[in-house]
Amino acid sequence: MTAISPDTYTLEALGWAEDFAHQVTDEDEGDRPARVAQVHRDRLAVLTPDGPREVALPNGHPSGSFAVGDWVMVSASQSVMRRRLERRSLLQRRVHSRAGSRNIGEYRLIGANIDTLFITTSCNADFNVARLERYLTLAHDAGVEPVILLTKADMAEDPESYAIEAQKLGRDLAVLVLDAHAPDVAEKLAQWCGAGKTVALSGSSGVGKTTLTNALTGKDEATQGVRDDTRGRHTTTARSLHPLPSGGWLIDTPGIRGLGVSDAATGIDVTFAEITELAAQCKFRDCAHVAEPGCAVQAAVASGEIDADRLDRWRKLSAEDAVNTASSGAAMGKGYGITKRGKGKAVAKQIKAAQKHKKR
Ligand SMILES: Nc1nc2c(ncn2[C@@H]2O[C@H](COP(=O)(O)OP(=O)(O)O)[C@@H](O)[C@H]2O)c(=O)[nH]1
Ligand SMILES: [Mg+2]
Ligand SMILES: [Zn+2]
Repeated sequence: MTAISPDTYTLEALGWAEDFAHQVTDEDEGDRPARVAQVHRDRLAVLTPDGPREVALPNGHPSGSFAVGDWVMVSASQSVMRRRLERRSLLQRRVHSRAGSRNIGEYRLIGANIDTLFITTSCNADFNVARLERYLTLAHDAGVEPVILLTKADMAEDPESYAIEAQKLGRDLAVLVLDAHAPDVAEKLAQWCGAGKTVALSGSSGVGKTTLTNALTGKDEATQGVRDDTRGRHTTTARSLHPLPSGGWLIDTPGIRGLGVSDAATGIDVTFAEITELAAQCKFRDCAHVAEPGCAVQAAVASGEIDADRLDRWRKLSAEDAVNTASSGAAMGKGYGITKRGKGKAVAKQIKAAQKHKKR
């Protein structure tokens, strides 16, 4: 899946919306919006209403600071990138710290301006609520709406039991039970894949991501994780923006599989909204919800309102997040590479969403 669509699309069809249009000012005079379809070391492949173009990256704009799905302003000739517009959402993954690595605290950008993350697992032993909560945290932290897809329903004895477990992970969480090979898959996912909408798929190997991708694109990609080796360099990523017959866009995300959380407090707060809300009623502001007096969360566990296992998983994920955040360059203020400091808007949006939740 490396080819860039040769077709032309209107800005709206490419996903252009008010929140991007508002960012264009008089200073952009003559410049035009374009959506990033691929990120190369020294240039971007973009989609414009005139068709696909390649734009050069001026000095001071490392390609690693761009993601597939980004909106950029390009020169009138559509040959040079001028500036990147603020993102609606950003999926990113922290680079694993290696001994002596300069990459500590650096984030690899997976995709920008994604509206929906399809979190895929199967109605079998792959199903794991703790792992789903990690993906939900990633999505919520990025400002992306998660939807859980439970594949291989056709092979399970009681697929609905998986749906019931998954549904407990979020009040407004959409959960779908699917046979990824069924002819109505694209139809079932259509509400998230409409004109100008951008989606991505995550999940472990073997859960059906490629099968679902084929169902959505109407194409047949048998291979797993196609590598763009045609240029003979490793800096080129195959990640790309793919048009869907439904009018939406799919960003392939080979990067999201097993994942650790870091600097994801907002994502954890939203994922575990019922705990976050109750925590506000604890007697102590820094309550750890273990054995403190006046702990509203422990009270809810005692009354059966909150599952003790769920609280346990919240605790483990929060602890992991705290450790990883503390060890990140971002937390140490070293500012290596790309840190999450620039993601303010997505966070603000999530906090607002969490607060809205609270008021209900
Ligand atoms: N019966 C059944 N098989 C499925 C389903 N989804 C995926 N598969 C099969 O599971 C295997 C792995 O699927 P694939 O799409 O390659 O998973 P990926 O590794 O997540 O991309 C393939 O043999 C698929 O045909 C499903 O819903 N039902
Ligand atoms: Mg695959
Ligand atoms: Zn408490």
